[in-house]
Amino acid sequence: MPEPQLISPIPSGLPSFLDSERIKRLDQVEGADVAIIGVPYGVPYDVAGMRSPSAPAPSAVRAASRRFTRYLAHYDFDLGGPLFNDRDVRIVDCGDVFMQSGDFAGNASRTEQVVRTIRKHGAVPIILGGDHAIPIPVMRAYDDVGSMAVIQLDAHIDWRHEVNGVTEGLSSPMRRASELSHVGGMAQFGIRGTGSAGKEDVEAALGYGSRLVMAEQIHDQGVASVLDQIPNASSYYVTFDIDGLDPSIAPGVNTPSPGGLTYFQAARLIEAVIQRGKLVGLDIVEIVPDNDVGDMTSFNTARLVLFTIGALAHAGQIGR
Ligand SMILES: [Mn+2]
Repeated sequence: MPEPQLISPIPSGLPSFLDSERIKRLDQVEGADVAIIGVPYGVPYDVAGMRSPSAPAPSAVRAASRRFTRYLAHYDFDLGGPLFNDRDVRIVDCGDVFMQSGDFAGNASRTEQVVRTIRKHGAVPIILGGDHAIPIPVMRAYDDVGSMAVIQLDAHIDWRHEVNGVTEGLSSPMRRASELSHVGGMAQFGIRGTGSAGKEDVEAALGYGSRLVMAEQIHDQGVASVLDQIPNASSYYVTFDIDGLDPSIAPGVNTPSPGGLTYFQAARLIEAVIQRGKLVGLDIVEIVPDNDVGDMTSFNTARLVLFTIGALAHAGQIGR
């Protein structure tokens, strides 16, 4: 029996992330340091949301990333050295998880299998969403890590148990993460404003032991003052809702919230996580290209992914 289709490789003529090697079968990931995978879906809360506004995000980020391809061997002043620290770093692009419209359970199952397979071949998955539902199946694929801490950058805490009867939607990834036995420790940075959380959701997050770090504290006291909120762990998974950034640099979102993180605040938080332990995965979700201004959100997302890969190389976690 042929293997069921798990990925849709990037069609010829369309860009891969950083013009990196295009994967047609997941066994070709073997030996790669980083594997980009798009998950262009969401889980709708109503009929009007059947087409995720973040469905075009992976291809928008790939297109924006092309502006960086000439500079991969250059000095990166944000990292204080050559971008990849003069290491040989192999990045591959797996295209997107194979999606079937309306088959939300099947899409989630394929997402989990793809991430599991990428990890089996030794690469760090970098997942381009999709909405904030997609880390739910992604994080299930880490049940062999022992224990990992989940670090969220977001305006919202995403601790709803359900919305309209949907328990695995974009308002619930942190509650679902808390239920995984392999998740030990959680911190949520950039929280502000109003959103899906009620008082009972905040109490559930605090009761679990999640550390909620307000964006305002990061602005007032600096990133350095909040780094002790990163729980101790040997492995870290980072889930980054792009609305955690300020809408002045990330307007392409569903719910712009004033008072968000700057580029450097987000980058230094991710770098600090990498300095504390092994980064086993990163997702960036909730980009809405239709709401973007001059592709700024996709461009800044591509930059943050590139910064993360550079920080991994500088920390010696990837490359040779
Ligand atoms: Mn979110």
